[in-house]
Amino acid sequence: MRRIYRRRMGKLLDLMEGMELDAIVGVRPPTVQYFTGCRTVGCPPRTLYFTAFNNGELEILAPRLEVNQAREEAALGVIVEVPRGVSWLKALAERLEKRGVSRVGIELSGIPHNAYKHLSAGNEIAVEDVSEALASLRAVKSPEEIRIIRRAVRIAEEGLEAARRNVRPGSRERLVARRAIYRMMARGAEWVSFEILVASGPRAAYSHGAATNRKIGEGEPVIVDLGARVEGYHSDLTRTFIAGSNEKFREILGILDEAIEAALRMVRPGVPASEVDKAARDVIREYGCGDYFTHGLGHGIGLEIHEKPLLRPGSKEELKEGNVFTIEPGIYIPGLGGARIEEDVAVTGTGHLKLSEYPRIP
Ligand SMILES: [Mn+2]
Repeated sequence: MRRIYRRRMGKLLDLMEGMELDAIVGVRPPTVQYFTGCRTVGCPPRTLYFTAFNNGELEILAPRLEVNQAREEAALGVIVEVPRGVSWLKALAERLEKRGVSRVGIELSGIPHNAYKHLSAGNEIAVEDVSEALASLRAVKSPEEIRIIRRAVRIAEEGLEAARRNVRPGSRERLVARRAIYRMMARGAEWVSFEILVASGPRAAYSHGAATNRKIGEGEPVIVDLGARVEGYHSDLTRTFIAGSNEKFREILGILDEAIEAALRMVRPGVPASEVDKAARDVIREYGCGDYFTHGLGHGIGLEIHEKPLLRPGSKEELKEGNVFTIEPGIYIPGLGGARIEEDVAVTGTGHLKLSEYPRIP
């Protein structure tokens, strides 16, 4: 275990060297977990945060409330208790000053706007934003991380299967959600990755339709979008079930299946993320449904449910070996319904590894 965190500390040291920084401060819970092993699920950013120094030392700053858990979970570093009544910002400023830091990289995406300016006031500390750089480090997964995500995917597939068995005319969206959640928890999920979406009939035209008490009608499409969390890592899968039969929506599912195949053929290191999006989008456009595909093709998954890389038109990112992301084309026809299929894939040295195996058209 410690070896993993040593390796990640090495990445921080490289970053400090490249950006000529004396220290790096990480404050968002997924960042803190990634670099220290401390889990602050459900806590606001900065409840517990770390400072890594360019001599290889790492400090975890924790309020008294979190100190014991931090001692148990921290894979490296020393824990510094922030006294009651002292703000995180004041504590940080004091530590940085004490350590003689003059240039610090801070994960500014996790702190209130402009708060960092108080750091430099009076003690001459130059602040650089390392939010993007830290997110990019997390976007490249190790084989161990990919194995964990794969377990989360397997459990999500169990959830889809439980959902499928409960999709029938007359059953309610919330029943489908409840059965899926129960199955995922029973099969080892720590928790669900996000509020399960179950959107039936005309509601299937909503790309984020949370489960309601609506009764599913004969022949209606039902979008089920769910994920399971394992060791902090997320999965994210979607299938569209049909309650009975519906030729039009079967055809739509065929288009989405083809779009996913086209996207998968593009996946390998060095390919622009926007090109993968385009490959799927072109297929949907050829069938005349381009206006009905209203979101990006996919997003990275890991310790966060939405992370780098983003696969969408205009994305500047390039795929790297170790990226793990969703491919989730959808077609939504207002008033009529919609369909989406979502797969999870990892980028390998030469192509891709599909993590999900559940039938695309169930
Ligand atoms: Mn997704």
